[in-house]
Amino acid sequence: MEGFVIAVDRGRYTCVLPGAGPDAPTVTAMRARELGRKSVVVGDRVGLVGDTSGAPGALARIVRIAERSSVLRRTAEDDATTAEGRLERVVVANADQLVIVSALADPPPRTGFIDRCLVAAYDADIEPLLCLTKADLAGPEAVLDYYAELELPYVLIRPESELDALRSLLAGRVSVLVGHSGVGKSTLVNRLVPEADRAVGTVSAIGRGRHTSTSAVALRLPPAVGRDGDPGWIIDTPGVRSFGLAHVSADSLLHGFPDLVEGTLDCPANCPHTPDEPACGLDAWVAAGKADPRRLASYRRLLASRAGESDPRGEPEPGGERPGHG
Ligand SMILES: Nc1nc2c(ncn2[C@@H]2O[C@H](COP(=O)(O)OP(=O)(O)OP(=O)(O)O)[C@@H](O)[C@H]2O)c(=O)[nH]1
Ligand SMILES: [Mg+2]
Repeated sequence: MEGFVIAVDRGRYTCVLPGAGPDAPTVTAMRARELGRKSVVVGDRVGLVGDTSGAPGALARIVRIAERSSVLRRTAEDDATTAEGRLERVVVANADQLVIVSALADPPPRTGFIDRCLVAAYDADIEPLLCLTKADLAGPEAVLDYYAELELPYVLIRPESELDALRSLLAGRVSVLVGHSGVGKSTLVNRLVPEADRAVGTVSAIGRGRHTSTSAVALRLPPAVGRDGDPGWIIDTPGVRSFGLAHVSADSLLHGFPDLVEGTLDCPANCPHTPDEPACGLDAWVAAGKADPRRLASYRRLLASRAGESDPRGEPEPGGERPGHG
């Protein structure tokens, strides 16, 4: 039997079978020994044997992981020469769309974090969508101005807003929500999937470092009005402080900055694009007004952070007492 992994909890994997309707029971499975050390994550398509009835107490076994169409990864730190930098986490498998959730206030938006998510999305070949929440508390102008040169799709969310535009962007796809704790990921999931019943936190609790959601869960979207076929899945994830990029090569880092790519065409071979490289074409590109200097600064901060030159936790995390990562 083929299964789709929708939740992982202490060695137990919750799976749905293909063609099973929203009311069909889910199948609980454990890993079979023959999988070795390969990890199974939410979004994986797996081969199941044993009791796949979904009856209470039934336990199936995962014997195979299907080839993944995408793998969203992050590392604990940027510098691959440190133990933390080598600690790689697979966030989800097989996502088509990365929904980068950022509040416009409370906690305030951080473009450094969004830039990191964009790098991760392009690197994993997952389409990004910027989702700006709490639009009732602050306007989106500053964030949108920063991304003006990118063809980055975005949606604005306020508590009473219609979700039709978002629903049509989610339809038929597997979308994963990422963002800091408290930006409203679970609140949004509960609005999109009313029976989801995801716990939501209070921002005052988040300020003390509490993360309300603790594991990733995939939820089936309700069928969209006037649209046939697979309604798609939305994956809620726990808030992250950092989105380390140690696993992304220096070349791929630039793919997160499509507005800068053309500016490197006149660079010397193997140009590191760092500020100390006098022949780097990016300085002239920005000086000529072809890209925003803040974007170049952000790109170079990431380059430096990956090289271990600066502390990625330099930017203060809203309200966190532990050091946060950019
Ligand atoms: N004013 C306002 N508050 C919102 C909005 N969306 C969410 N909130 C509030 O923000 C708080 C945090 O929301 P959650 O949905 O728990 O945030 P989360 O991103 O899931 O947080 P973690 O699970 O910790 O990662 C809750 O008190 C929500 O009521 C919004 O559009 N406007
Ligand atoms: Mg949550």
